[in-house]
Order: sequence, then structure tokens, then C-alpha cells
Amino acid sequence: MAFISYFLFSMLASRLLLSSSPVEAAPKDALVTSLPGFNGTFPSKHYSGYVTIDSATPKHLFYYFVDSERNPLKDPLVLWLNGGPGCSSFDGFIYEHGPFNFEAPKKQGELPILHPNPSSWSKVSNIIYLDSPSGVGFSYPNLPTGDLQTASDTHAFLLKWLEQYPEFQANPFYISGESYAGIYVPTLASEVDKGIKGGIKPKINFKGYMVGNGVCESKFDGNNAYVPFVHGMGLISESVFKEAEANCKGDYDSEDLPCQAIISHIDGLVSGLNIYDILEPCYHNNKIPETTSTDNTSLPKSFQELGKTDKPLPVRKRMFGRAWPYRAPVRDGIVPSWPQLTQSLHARGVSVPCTDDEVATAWLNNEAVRKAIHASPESGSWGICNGLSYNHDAGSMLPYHKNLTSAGYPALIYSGDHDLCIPFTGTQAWTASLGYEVVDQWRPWLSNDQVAGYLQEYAHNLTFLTVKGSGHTVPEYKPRESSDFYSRWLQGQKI
Ligand SMILES: *[C@@H]1O[C@H](CO)[C@@H](O)[C@H](O)[C@H]1NC(C)=O
Ligand SMILES: *[C@@H]1O[C@H](CO)[C@@H](O)[C@H](O)[C@H]1NC(C)=O
Ligand SMILES: *[C@@H]1O[C@H](CO)[C@@H](O)[C@H](O)[C@H]1NC(C)=O
Ligand SMILES: CC(=O)N[C@H]1CO[C@H](CO)[C@@H](O)[C@@H]1O
Repeated sequence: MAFISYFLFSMLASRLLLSSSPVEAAPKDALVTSLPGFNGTFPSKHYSGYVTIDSATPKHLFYYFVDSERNPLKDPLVLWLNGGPGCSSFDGFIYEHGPFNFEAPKKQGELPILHPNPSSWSKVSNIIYLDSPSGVGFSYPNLPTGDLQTASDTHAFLLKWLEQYPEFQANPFYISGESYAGIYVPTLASEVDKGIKGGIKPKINFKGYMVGNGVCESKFDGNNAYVPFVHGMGLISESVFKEAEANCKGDYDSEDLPCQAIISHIDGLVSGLNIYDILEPCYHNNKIPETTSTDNTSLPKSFQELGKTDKPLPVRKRMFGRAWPYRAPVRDGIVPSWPQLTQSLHARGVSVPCTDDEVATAWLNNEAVRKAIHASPESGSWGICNGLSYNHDAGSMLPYHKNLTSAGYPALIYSGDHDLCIPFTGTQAWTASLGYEVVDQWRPWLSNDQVAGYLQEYAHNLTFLTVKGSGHTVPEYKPRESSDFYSRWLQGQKI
């Protein structure tokens, strides 16, 4: 009797729990119940699968969705997009701010081991990692596209996704991304804003956007960012800089031959650097330097942990394909795809060495993993960056940022300040060029009682923020600092 009533009670209790579960309406077949390489309880619920966008040829867009580990019903809902164009958002999931840190396998052919990531952005938010546009990662088929089509498709994805997950319609919604997502984010934000104003249902509770080391437009991102950066970082001499100033007469993208000559001299001086983080050498193996531990508890915690803010597992020292192609101008028209680009680099005797996406590539092409995350065989083999036929047709992002911030959407524009791919100098210049009043003057911001970078806040809730000592993919290099500015900004706190 006691047994039976306990049984009934527990059945009832679990049913009650289920019906009050915030994600009950989520498609049941999307639930991820286990992941090869992870041997524990998930810190929150995970879902993954496809949303199909209607078009002449239907597009199957793949997402991986991570519930917040805090309060999924109340916490913000964030869309994350990696760039390229052509790169999968599993880059963010595996190497940057996802719920796991991936430890490379000891033996070739084995799967990586997954550890919980204490700096995961899912600690404070629900995150959708989307493979976009169609043809990227697990999304298929691969069709010619461009900025405007991509923004429209991603908007269609969001509306359908929110229909499938209605319990998240009321959460504050943010759009975020990195690198070429400097184009995806504002163009999508603009579509979403238009949709809201046009009364499109479900209404997206859009609250703001975030871009990390993102492209904006050629005038700011090209050589006009590059020359001041390499000068300020001590990578070129004062006299080379003076010569560049004299030859280029205020525009380092000038087509004048003397300007082009000094720019190619500068290219030669920095060509051996890791463009995604000028401080990092190019490692050919994955050895982590030994760290010595200190047990001196009388020291403040920040001192005890000096130098320990890095990701606990090795970061990729150099790779290709996550950014606007190296040295390619951010101009209107067809963007060279990565396979094409590396071919032409090879032809010029330049290569992009030390490519390292082995962990992601091995894991995501494993049959058991693909089954666990519901990846379709029709998407073919997974690659970190796929070749696309892609047209940059949205022009400069300045009018987008101007309109969005004027419409009242807060924007956080951040830069790892040691990235040579999209240097902070260009981002600092374009954010200032909007001409907004400065409401919080350039100042350090702190993480763990240490200066983690600098920020300047403008009217209209526009914030430009640097992350000191970080490369291109900020959460990969500075996970704790990233989760600090991320959670403060999302909560509307002072960073
Ligand atoms: C999984 O966890 C169990 C219990 O903690 C442990 O004994 C086992 O070695 C783990 N397996 C792997 C592959 O980590
Ligand atoms: C810890 O403090 C003791 C006493 O102040 C000192 O002798 C020791 O070297 C310190 N250890 C480290 C690792 O700094
Ligand atoms: C910005 O707003 C202006 C005025 O409403 C409009 O004409 C323009 O098309 C908008 N530009 C973008 C890129 O949204
Ligand atoms: C979230 C946030 O910081 N909102 C601010 C945006 O800017 C207006 C005025 O410009 C403030 O009143 C809000 O508090």
C-alpha cells in the first residue's frame, strides 16, 4: 500500500513537473538526450534539429539550442552566428562559449572528451546556435545567396522556431555574432525590427544586439584599421609609419603606387604573424605550458589566479575560415570562398598554416554524434567553413547601426584587441563616427578585480568595448572575461 501510493505520488509528481516544465511544447524529437564524449548530466536541456524555410528549393536550417542553466523561462534568448561567410556556428559552440570544453582525444581516431564549461554563456541565457546561410555546417542545400537573402531567411527561421518553441516568445531576445556576422547581425536585426513594426506574428521581443570583431565597411575595416594597428602594436617602425602616412595621404586604401608599395612592405613585415592573435605563436602540436600552482590563500584571489583566465584546454593557435578572408577588402559583390581563397594564396606562395579544427571535425562527423544531434545525412560531411557562392550586397553597415540604435536597440560592439584580422582600431573608429554623445568616457572595465579591457559608451546605448590581450574569437581566448561582460550587458548592468 505504502509502495503503491508512493508510486502513484511519484507518477503524479513527475507529471506535474513535466506539465510545468518550461520546454514541454518544444518538439519532442529535438531533445538531445546524450552526447558521445560526455559522461554526466547535462547542466540544462539541449535541443537540435532543422527548421525548414519555404522557397523554390526548401532550405533546411540546422540549429542547436541550449536552455539557460539558470532560469530558462526568464533569461534572455540569444541567437549566435559565426561568420565566414560559410562558417558553422558550431565554432562558437565547441571552441568559444558553448556548454562544454572539448578535450582533444589522446589517440587518433578516438572522440574528444567533453567537460562542463564554467564560462558557458548558457549560464545566464538560452542560446540558439544556427548554421546559416543554407549550405553552412549541417544546413542544406548549398545555394547561391547574399547578405539580404540571408537576413530574410534567418528572420523566417526565427519566426518558425518561435512557433515551435512558444514558451520562449516572451523572453527578451538578442542577436549576436562574430566576424562576418558583423554583417549578419545588423541586417537581421533590421529585418526583425521591420517585422515587429509590420505586426508579423509571432512578435519577436527583440531587445538588442552584440557583435564581436565584426566587419562593418571597407572604409573603416581595410588598411585604415590595419596601418594604425600595426603601428600602435609596435609591429612596424616609426619611419615606416611616417612613410605610409606621407605616401597614402590619409587613405591607406589609396590606389596610388607609392601607397601600395609601402602597404606591401608592411604586409611583408607582419606576414609571419598569427593574424587571429598577434601574441600567439603558431603551434604545431597541442602542448599546454605547465602552470605552477600557488597555495597562498592570503593573497587576493585575483592574484592567486594571475594568468589563469585562459581556457583550460588549448585554444587553436591559428586557423582559417572564421573571418572575412585575410586581406580581402570588404567590398560589395561576390565574396571569395575559402577554398578559392586558399588556392589563390597558395599560387602566390602564401599559405595559411596550422589549420586546426580536428576536434570539431572528428566529433561532428562521427555517426553516433550526428545521430545524437539529429544531423541529416543529406547535409553531407561537416566542415568548419564551407565554400558558398555569396554576394555581399548589403553595403555599409553604418546606416543599419545608425537606424537600429536610433530606434532604441542597445548595441554592444566588442573587440579582442590583439586581433589583426578585424583590428579594434577600425571598430573604434566606426563606432565613434556615428557621432553620438559620449555618456561614459573611455575607461577600464574589470573582471576578477583586474583590468580586462576598456570601454566607451555612447548615447543610444551604444557601447564599444575591448578585451585586453584577446584574439579574434574573444570567448575562446578570454572565457571568464567574456562571460562577465556578456552577463552584465544582458542584465543591463554597468560593465
Ligand atoms: C564515466 O563516469 C564514470 C563514473 O564517474 C567513470 O567511472 C568512467 O570512467 C567515466 N568514463 C569516461 C569515458 O570518462
Ligand atoms: C607562499 O608564501 C610563502 C610564505 O610567504 C612563501 O615562502 C612561498 O614561496 C609562497 N609560495 C608561492 C608559490 O608563491
Ligand atoms: C534607415 O532609415 C532611413 C529612414 O527611415 C531609411 O530611409 C533607410 O532605408 C534605412 N536604412 C537601413 C539600412 O535600414
Ligand atoms: C538598457 C539601457 O542601458 N537602457 C538605456 C538606454 O538609453 C536610455 C537613454 O538614452 C536610458 O534611459 C536607458 O536606461
